[in-house]
Amino acid sequence: MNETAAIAELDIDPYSSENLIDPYPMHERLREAGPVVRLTPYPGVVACARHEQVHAVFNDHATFISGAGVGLTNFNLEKPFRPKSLILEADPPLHTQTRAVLSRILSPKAVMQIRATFTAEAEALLDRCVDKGTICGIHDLAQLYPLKVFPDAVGVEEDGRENLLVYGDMVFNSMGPRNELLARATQRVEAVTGWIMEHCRREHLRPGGFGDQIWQAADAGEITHEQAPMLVRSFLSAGVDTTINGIGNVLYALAHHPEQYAKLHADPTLARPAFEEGLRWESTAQTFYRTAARDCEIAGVPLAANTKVLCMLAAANRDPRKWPNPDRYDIERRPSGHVAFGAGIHGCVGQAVARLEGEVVLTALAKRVKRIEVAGPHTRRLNNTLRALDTLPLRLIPA
Ligand code: OVM
Repeated sequence: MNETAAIAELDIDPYSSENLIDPYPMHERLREAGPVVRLTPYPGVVACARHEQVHAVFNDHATFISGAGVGLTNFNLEKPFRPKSLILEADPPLHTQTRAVLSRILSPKAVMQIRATFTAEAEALLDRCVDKGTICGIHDLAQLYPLKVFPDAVGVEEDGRENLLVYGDMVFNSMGPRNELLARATQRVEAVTGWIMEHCRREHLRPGGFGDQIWQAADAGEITHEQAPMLVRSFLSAGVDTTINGIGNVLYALAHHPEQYAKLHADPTLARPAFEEGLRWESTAQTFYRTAARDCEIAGVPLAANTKVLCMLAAANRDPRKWPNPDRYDIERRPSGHVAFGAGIHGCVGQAVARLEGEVVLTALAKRVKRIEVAGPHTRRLNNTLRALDTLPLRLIPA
C-alpha cells in the first residue's frame, strides 16, 4: 500500500477582495504549503496550486469528475443556478457526444475559414484605436473585438450583444461562493437570461453560423433537438468574457513590459507566442473545480468521495517547479504545457478560436503601434473565477 501523507491546512479565502485583486502571494503560499491543501474557510474543499497536481487532476477525469459542477458548489448536494452545461458540467458518455459536435464546429478547418474575416475586423478596429491615440484598452479594444467577431461567427444578431457580458459575468461568478460578487451578478443577470435563451433558438441564428451548425448536428441525429439550444448556450457562456479578458490581460502585460512590446513590434510574428505567454502569466480563468467521484488520493493525500478539488490554473502557470523565472512575462518563452485552457478531455474546445483572436489583434497592434504607454491607473473588475480588468488607459504611439 502507498504511504499516506498528512495534509496541510491554510486559513486562506481565495475569494476575499484582497486575494482577487492580487492573487499571486496567495498562490505562492498554497504552492509552498504542499501538493494539496485544505482551506479552513471552505470545509470539504482542497486546493491544488502546483502544476503537477493540477495537470494530474485534469487528466484523471474518471476520479475527478465535472458532472457535480466545476465551481465550489457540489451539484450532488445543491441545485445549480441554471440547468447544467451539457459539456462543461458533464462526464462521459454524455460529454463525449456533445464535445464531438462542438469540437467539429470549432475545428482547425473551421478556424481557417473564419481567419480572413477575423483578421480584417482586427485591422479595422486597430485603425480606429490608433486614430484615437489614447484609448481604454478594455472598452475600446479588448471588449469590442470579441463582442463583434464571436457573435458574428455564432450567428447572433447585433442588437443586445452587451447582454453576453452580463451573462458571462454571472456564469463565472457562479463558480465561487455566495458572496457579494455573486449576489450582484445574480441581480443583474435576471434581465438578460431570457434574451440569452431566446438567442439559442434556431430562428435567431444565422444559417451556416456556429450556432446553426449545432442545430444541423441535431438534424443529423448526433445530439437531440432538446440538447441543441443548451449547446448554443455554451458558446454564449464561454466564448466572449474569456477572450475579452485574455486580450485585456495581454494588453496589460505588454503595456507594463515595454521591452517585450518592442520585440513584438520588431517582429509581429511573435503575436501568437506573446498571447500564449500572456495566458500563462495572467490566466483568464483562474480556477476550476473537480469533484472526487470516490475515495481517492492526490500526491499520497487521502481524499473522501465528494471532496471539491480547487485547481488553481493561474498558480500552476507560475509554479517555479515547472517554469524558470515564472513571474517574468517573456514573449519568447513558448510556454507549452500551460493550463490556462485546462487540460485533458475538458481542455478548452474553443482554444483555436481564442488563439486566432489573440493572434490577429496583437498582429494588427504590432504593425501599427511603435510603443504602448500606460496613460493612467487601471481598475479591476472582480469576479470569482476570471482575472478581469474594468479599465486600462493606454496611449498608442503610432509606428
Ligand atoms: C458552458 C461553459 C460556461 C462557462 C465556461 C465554459 C470554460 C463553458 O456553458 O458550457 O468553459
